[in-house]
Amino acid sequence: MNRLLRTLSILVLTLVAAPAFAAGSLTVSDAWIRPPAVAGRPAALYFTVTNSGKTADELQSIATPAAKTAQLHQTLHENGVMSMKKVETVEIPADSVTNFAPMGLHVMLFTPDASLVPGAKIPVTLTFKTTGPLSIEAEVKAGKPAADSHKH
Ligand SMILES: [Cu+2]
Repeated sequence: MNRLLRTLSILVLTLVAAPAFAAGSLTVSDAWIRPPAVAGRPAALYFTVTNSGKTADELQSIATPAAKTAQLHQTLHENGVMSMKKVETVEIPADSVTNFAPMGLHVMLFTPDASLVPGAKIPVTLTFKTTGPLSIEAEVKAGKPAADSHKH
């Protein structure tokens, strides 16, 4: 029973720590930022977009006061070599879950400022073609340096 309670309270804490943000039929959850391994290098932003609607949408841009520019990126694996390319928009299909995660789609935050310290909650605005702007908070998580902190 204690074990169950502890599991439940961890679950609740996790839910509290990672709120979801919704607009229209879109929900953005599990947003987090990996701080740069070296100050001044880009940080990476990850999140999950759930579209519960019957129509597709498109993620067009990302902005945060904590970085000069933010770019949508796709990590590519070709001939055993990992690289990344900038993508202009990301299709969010109807009735789908799109993960922005290490080694895949992600957002690169260039020239991040000093507010990106572990534990900080950073405001980020995602702009979708149909749904419009959706404001979220992403928590900065410390951890091992980005495995995909490739050169840009
Ligand atoms: Cu990147």
